[in-house]
Amino acid sequence: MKRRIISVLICAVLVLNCASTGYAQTASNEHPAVSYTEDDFSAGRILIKKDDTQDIEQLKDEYSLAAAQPIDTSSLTGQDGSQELYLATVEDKQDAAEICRRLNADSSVIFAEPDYTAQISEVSLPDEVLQSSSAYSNFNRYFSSLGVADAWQAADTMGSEEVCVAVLDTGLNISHPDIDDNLKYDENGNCGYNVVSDNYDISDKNGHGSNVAGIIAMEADNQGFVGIAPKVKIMPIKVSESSDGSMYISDVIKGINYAVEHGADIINMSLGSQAFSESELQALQSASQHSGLGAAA
Ligand SMILES: [Ca+2]
Repeated sequence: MKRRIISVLICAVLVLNCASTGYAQTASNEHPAVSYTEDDFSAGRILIKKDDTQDIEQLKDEYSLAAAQPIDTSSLTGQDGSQELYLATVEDKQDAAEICRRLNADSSVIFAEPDYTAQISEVSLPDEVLQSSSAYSNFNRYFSSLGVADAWQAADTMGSEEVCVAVLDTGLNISHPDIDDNLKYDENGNCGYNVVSDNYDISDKNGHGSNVAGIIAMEADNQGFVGIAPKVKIMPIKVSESSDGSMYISDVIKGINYAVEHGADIINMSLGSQAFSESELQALQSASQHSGLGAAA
């Protein structure tokens, strides 16, 4: 079932992005084709995957890259660096598209693409549902339309606390009384991680991540509301620092890697982008190969 979920996700990503505009940059037979427009480089950020014949410092010099930081995908690939993914920045953003084109023509570069931005998806459950008693009946209708209670009866379970769902989003209000008992803590007592700032500050400036986590796992405690799987544990992984919920694909990839590394069973990504990212696809494909791991969008 989990394999099917991620297959559907990947197909959806491919189908949705067939409609995206831009010019195609087709690499050699061994290299995936990537496409982009100059507008995709507004931040001057390029994701580069190179082979092991090339040193990143040489690439920096040859293509006048201002910086090139490795993106940790070791938990996804099982490799320790022979084919590493790097986030590069250029000094003049105007040059980024041309540099990316030249990188894709370099035989030592597997592919190069913009570090696309993505955006959180709209949530069907608005804030007022969580805050207004008058909205409680609306919530019940929403819940009923999904057939959640019937699913619990049919499966004879409301989920298992052995199942950990990583929520890649804007963070989480971990003190909310309707979810604070359904959080995954690591051996050091930390809940989740902020891959953008590389720390444990997962405060939710936007609210989207808290809503999504709540829809999944609000507690069945006869108070407030209840999630679709109120027994599972949530691992909040903050991939967006922005109050408007925007994010970079490089941070989404870091989040996927973190989720795999820390044993998440399911990765929830309620986000989307107008562009197709080869880096993101490869990260999801690698994640799907890990036993017991699925993803949903
Ligand atoms: Ca509750």
